[in-house]
Order: sequence, then C-alpha cells, then structure tokens
Amino acid sequence: MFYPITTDLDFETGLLKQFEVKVTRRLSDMKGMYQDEAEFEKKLAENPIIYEVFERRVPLEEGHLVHSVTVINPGKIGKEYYMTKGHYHEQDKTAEIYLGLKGRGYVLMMNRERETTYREMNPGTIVYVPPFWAHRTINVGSEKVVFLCVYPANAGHDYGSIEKSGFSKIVIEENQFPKIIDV
Ligand code: S6P
Ligand code: ZN
Repeated sequence: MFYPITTDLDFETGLLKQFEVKVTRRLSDMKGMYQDEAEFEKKLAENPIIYEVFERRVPLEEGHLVHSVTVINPGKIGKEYYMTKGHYHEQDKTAEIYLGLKGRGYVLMMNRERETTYREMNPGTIVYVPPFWAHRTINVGSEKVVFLCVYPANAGHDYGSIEKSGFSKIVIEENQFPKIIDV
C-alpha cells in the first residue's frame, strides 16, 4: 500500500524541497537535436547542463501520478535555445499537465502527422498536453525556466521517435525575439 505524501514547492525558486529522483541532461545527451552541428561540437568541450528534472518517487503503475519539476537553463546552441529532448508518451493515450513557475518558456507540441503547434508558458500558465502529442519545452528567456509536470505514472517516454525524426519546427532567436521556423 502506497501511503499519501506531500511535497513542498518553494514559490521563490519553483524548486521542490523533497525529491528522490534527479535527472541531469547535458549537451552530450542531445546529439543530433540542434541544427548548428559545428556549434554543438564546439560547446561539447564544456558540455553544459541544459536541464534537470526533480521527481518524487511513486510507483510507475496505472492509477498513480508522477509529479516533477523541470529546470531548463538559459542559453543557446547557435541560434537555437536550450530545450528538453522531447518525447511522445509510450502509452500515447496519456495526457499531461504543465504549470509554469519561473521564466519564459515555449511548449512545442507535434502529433504523429507531424503537425506542430506551440503555447507560451509563463509563471502561472497551465499547459494541457493532450494524448498523442509529443512535447518539448524551450527556454526562450534569459532566466531559468521552471515548471511542474503531472502525468500518469504508466505513460512512459518514447524518445526514440524524436531522436530519429526530430520535430518539424525549431525555435530560434532572431533580433532578440523567439521565432518558430520549419526545419
Ligand atoms: C514527462 C514530462 C516531463 C519531462 C521533462 C524533461 O512526461 O513531460 O517531466 O520528462 O520536462 O523532458 P524530456 O523530454 O527530457 O523528458
Ligand atoms: Zn511527457
């Protein structure tokens, strides 16, 4: 029997005060995901942390809800902003809720027909990622982007489809503003 738990979220930072799982994604974990390959190779020397995920441990079974906080650092590889790898859910009938806590983010979403849309995510924005949509979060600002995620614990992550075919659009900085362009 899994007993109820509480977690303290610090509204100043958006960070969780308790977590059991931490995932750190560095640039080297994102091979092939940035368009500017020369810049990617160059920045590999310092291999910066692009984002981190802090998660409460709950059973990864149907009925439970994973809840975690993602922190994406500000930065760019060439013109492209720091972002998450992005994934479909393995159980692709499962949805997800994001709540923006800090910073300026874009959530890029793509369905299996490769139709792509995005929603801005600022502090207080709730983004609903419906079933069947791959999702990637992009830090389009100059501060950390921090957001809470809640999703079915049996959702799983299909990273392979994105590693293989990418998203059909990318987000770049142009004249100091984010711009979505076709790949
Ligand atoms: C999980 C949820 C988030 C992401 C996290 C990092 O379903 O969408 O917790 O895992 O934002 O992104 P990614 O694409 O590396 O999993
Ligand atoms: Zn997800």
